[in-house]
Amino acid sequence: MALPQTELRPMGKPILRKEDPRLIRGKGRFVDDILLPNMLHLCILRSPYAHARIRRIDTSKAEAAPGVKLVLTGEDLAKMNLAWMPTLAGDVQMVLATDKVLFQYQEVAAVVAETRAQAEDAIQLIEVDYEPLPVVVDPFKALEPDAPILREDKEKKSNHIWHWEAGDREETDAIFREAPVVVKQNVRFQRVHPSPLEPCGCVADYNPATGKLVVYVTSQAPHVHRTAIALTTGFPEHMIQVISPDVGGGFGNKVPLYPGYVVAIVASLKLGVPVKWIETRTENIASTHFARDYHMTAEIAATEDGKMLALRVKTIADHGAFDATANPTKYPAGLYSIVTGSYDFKAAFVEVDGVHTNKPPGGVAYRCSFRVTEASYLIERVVDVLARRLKMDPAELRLRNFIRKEQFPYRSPTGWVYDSGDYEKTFKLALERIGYEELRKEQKEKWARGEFMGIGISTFTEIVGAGPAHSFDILGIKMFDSAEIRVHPTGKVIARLGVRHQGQGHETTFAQIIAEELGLSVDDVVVEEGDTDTAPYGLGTYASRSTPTAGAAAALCARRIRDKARKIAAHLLEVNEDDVVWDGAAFSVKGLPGRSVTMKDVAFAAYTNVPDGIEPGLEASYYYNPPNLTFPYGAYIAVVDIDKGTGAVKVRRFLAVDDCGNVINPMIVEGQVHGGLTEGFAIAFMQDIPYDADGNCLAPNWMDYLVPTAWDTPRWETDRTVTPSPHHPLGAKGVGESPNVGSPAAFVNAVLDALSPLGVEHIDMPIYPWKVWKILREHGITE
Ligand code: MCN
Ligand code: CUM
Repeated sequence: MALPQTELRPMGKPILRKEDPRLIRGKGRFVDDILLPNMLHLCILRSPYAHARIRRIDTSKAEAAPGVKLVLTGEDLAKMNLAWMPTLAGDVQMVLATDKVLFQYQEVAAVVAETRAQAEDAIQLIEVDYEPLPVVVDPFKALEPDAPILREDKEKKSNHIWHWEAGDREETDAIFREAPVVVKQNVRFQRVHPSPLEPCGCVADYNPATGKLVVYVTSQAPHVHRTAIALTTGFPEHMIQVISPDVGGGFGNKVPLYPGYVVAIVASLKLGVPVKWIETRTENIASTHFARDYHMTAEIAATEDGKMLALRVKTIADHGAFDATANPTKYPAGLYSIVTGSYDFKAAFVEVDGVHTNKPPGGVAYRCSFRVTEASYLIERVVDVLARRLKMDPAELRLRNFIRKEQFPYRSPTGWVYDSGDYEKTFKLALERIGYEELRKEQKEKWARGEFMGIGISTFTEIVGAGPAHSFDILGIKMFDSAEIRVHPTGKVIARLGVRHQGQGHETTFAQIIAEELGLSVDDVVVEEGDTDTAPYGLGTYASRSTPTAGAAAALCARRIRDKARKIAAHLLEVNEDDVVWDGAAFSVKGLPGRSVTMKDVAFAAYTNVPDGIEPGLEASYYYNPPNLTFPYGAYIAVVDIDKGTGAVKVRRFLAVDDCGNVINPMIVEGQVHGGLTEGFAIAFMQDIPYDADGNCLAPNWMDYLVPTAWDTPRWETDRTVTPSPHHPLGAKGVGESPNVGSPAAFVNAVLDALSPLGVEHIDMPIYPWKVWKILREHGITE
């Protein structure tokens, strides 16, 4: 049951979300709600071709169209040295195309007009003379020697972008040479898109009178955007204010800087009035950052009795036309090397090659924790392949290979140091809660009757909370995060953080942390994020990093306030500071529990009655650089039944047992898990962005790219174990992405478990009914 925001000692309690009254009543303030005087509207003309040379662009008719104030092409931007912009991955990307286009829906020209309708009409009047070029959509073909070179702007005359590896090749190969059992599986993680309800957009507002540029933008990382805008445009950073108002879902889609933002800024600088650009659904799906698109091969070397020895992984990563993933600089394949998962391998070797194709850029988005989704799906799938080969129960195989609780902190063969975990305990809870033994019995009976029921397991390990700054940066900016807290005279608090939520409930959970540390209630604390003029510098919300980084900063910042408050309390209590004790609600005198002052008393005194030698006021800031990442984990079990007539998979039950250390708000964590499972379910069964041979995007809308409704979505069962992070000040780990990282493998393993009597080894996602139906038909099960 949810609790009111007036609750004291709110840590760990299901406090009602502070943001909901405004969001549920439609009173949120999103970018498209921002209306400014004299505001103009921008629309972008996009390429119908996936690969074509631009011979000529004629904008004269568009310029003469009603209401049109400005038409911009790549040539215009080139004069300002803005035809290209840096990506977060150290590559460059065209803002508006100059000589050629590299993917369908790429930005070619833009119109600014008095109304959006006028701008949309006018872009149709721009004439572009394209010369189609050969298209490459398959990354394997892109690597062939005679493949057309897509990026003529680059020195390297190849579509190969980079090679990256982790682990020990020789040691791994040596184990494989001797191993009694080796299994190998090719697994594709298809191209998907986070597709948030609110697409991307911005309002750029340059005021020639003040010289200030305000950019309202759908941003998960406002400070990074401000710095990137300053670096890209040369505009002085202190004259740029980035405001990320309410964001209608991000899921990683709103981390990068998009061409539309740059064009809107240029237009506002040129015209001296605000310019709004809001994407359509199709523009969002077909041009902004996609997710996954990994072609993976994994091999496991094992003993006959099921001890896993080594893991070898080879991957081709389709990055599209520009390498624009929002990865930390040192990790072009993100944190994919967590692929050894929850298992104690002796050795592992992982290699990834990034490749250009004629598709939109991206790769890191959609609740992915920097490619951990791909890694978890791969290892959890191949462990099942091994279980099948060994004729072992997949639960038994996992239990035999888990990293044991006494091995933590555990150094993985690819170099990560897992902070804490008790995989066996969590998994056994899941097996017991789902009734694993009985389900296996039921399954045997069903198989005997010719019915297909499956049980799918995924016991994954996540890695979230980037920094540590020594090895994590974006655009060279070290990955720490921050909090600033001001306590007003009446004991009310405003707290500002360097992250920016998009629905995760930070206004509540971070208020809970601060209220707990200061002995206040949640409704005493306002949490504000997203305005670079007021918030301390931070790297933003993605990769489930907010709780591990800004959450820690909030706690430590509040403790700084408490340290100062103790001095003032000593003065009020007329005792030595050493004699003052804090009991979570008030300061009292050691041994004299009757005499106490609350944080509210101290706050008032901080402005009205400060002792000599102490600065007036009560505020602090904290920049937190985490010593390590946090490693949440979980045990997920899906139970499915297959309809023999149609091949449709019905998810009968799904249990998610998560461990994200100490929990700040169990209701919010449960909501995060429900949302992530729903997305994982969609990826497993309905989402894909395919391209035809000409590079046409075949799912550029919500008719073809499916987003699950409440009707499609299974009922989620959740539970939890608590293994605190030893290095986080609250013992908390991140959780936002765990359910999407962990769940796809459970769904797919369940379907393959159901079909195991037919000897089916693997089916690539999405598992559409027709794929299953075809298999049933091939086996004469259905007509
Ligand atoms: N929390 C908690 N106790 C913990 C861990 C987390 O109470 N031990 C709470 C947090 O305080 C926060 C929420 O759970 O309110 C999620 O926290 P965290 O795991 O730190 O993740 P972030 O806040 O950094 O959110 C990012 C994550 C990512 S990367 C994607 S993608 C995603 C996700 O969150 N996008 C979302 N969940 C989303 N939920 C919504 N509604 N909208 C999105 O766009
Ligand atoms: Cu990878 S999606 Mo989230 O990190 O914003």
